[in-house]
Amino acid sequence: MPPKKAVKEEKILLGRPGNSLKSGIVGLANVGKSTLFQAITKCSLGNPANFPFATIDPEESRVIVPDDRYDWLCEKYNPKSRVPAHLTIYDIAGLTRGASSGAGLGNAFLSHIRAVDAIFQVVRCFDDAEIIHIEGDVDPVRDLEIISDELRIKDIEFTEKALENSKKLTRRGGQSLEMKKLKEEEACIEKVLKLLQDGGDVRKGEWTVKEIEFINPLFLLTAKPVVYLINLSEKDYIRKKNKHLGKVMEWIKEHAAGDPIMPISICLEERLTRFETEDEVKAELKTLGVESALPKIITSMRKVLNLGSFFTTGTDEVRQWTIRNGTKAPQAAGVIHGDFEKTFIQAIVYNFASLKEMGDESEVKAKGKVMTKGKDYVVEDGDILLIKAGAAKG
Ligand SMILES: Nc1nc2c(ncn2[C@@H]2O[C@H](COP(=O)(O)OP(=O)(O)OP(=O)(O)O)[C@@H](O)[C@H]2O)c(=O)[nH]1
Ligand SMILES: [Mg+2]
Repeated sequence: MPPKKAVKEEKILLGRPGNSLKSGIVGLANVGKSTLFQAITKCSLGNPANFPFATIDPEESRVIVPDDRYDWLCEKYNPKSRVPAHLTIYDIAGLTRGASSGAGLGNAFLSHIRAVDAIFQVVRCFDDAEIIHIEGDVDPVRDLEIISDELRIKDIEFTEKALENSKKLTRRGGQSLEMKKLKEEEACIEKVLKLLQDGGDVRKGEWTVKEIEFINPLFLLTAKPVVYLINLSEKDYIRKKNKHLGKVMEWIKEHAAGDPIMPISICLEERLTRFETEDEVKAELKTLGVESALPKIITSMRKVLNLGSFFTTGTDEVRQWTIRNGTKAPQAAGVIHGDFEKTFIQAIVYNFASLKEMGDESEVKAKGKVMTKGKDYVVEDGDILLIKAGAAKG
């Protein structure tokens, strides 16, 4: 007997759906979050004059996503208008021990974290007696524990509330389809609660597609992807050594295996923004023998958010668009213009890799690499798209 064909389950991700996602900078008070935010906003990724609305308000900013493919396309087409992809970043107020029960800025702070889709967690590993540490001394593992506890305690509270509400609904019992679904949901909420009570983070759990559908509307804090930013002194960043580093890596490996860990010297990044020109910045980095960590932290955030890009090209405009990996052509078209999703007819597609290899669109065409795709086409990272859509119905 031939093997049964595996039914391919459509993958869905933890978190909010959509292509316009936000990340927030989270950490204990006074660890360098706002300094990082300002450094990102001021550096060449942050606030170039031809990119409107880069700084949305003092706490929210759009930052350019560095991408060699975009640079290559701009060079090739020399377009009148260039629009890179961006990532929206929030500077969030500092967290304190006990925030989950209202200490410090307490719940206001936690609601800001709830509003973002992913977390840059700044961990202070630099020693500087002048910069007060809210817990008295520099101990990054303790700080990691505090943040992890606070977020988890808040999630437990939410999940308990959700369970209580669910129990009110399932109490009347019965065999209806609706009741069956409610009971499945309740079992899932119980499973989430158990994981949290055992000290786990929701993003590290093993969930079925159905469970993820139940979990997403809970907007849990520990379900959000995290990129750990290890804030070192400039000296330690340059020599790639720090006395806390071993323990920090160990903690993250044990509690958040697989999450990206990026060393950074926020102090250095801030200092670099004070140079007048990009060339001076490059010269300084060359002298120090290091690279800025900012481009890497942005690209790694895109990765944990499962974001990819497609391009639209031409001499009028080269533009890089952001989509979730796995997005189909009509939804990708909808990112360009809301109406295109409904009126989508087809997409003319070839990949950047082909264009780069063959050098020219006509060559790509001659080699048969330009494809016409319909509404089931899953857009691949690096696709160059031309969308054909009908007229919008009034
Ligand atoms: N030595 C040193 N000082 C730093 C570094 N990063 C930030 N600071 C200093 O630490 C102080 C606090 O920095 P902020 O960026 O405001 O810290 P924050 O995390 O935003 O603090 P809250 O918003 O209060 O939670 C400032 O005086 C910064 O200059 C660093 O990498 N090294
Ligand atoms: Mg701050």
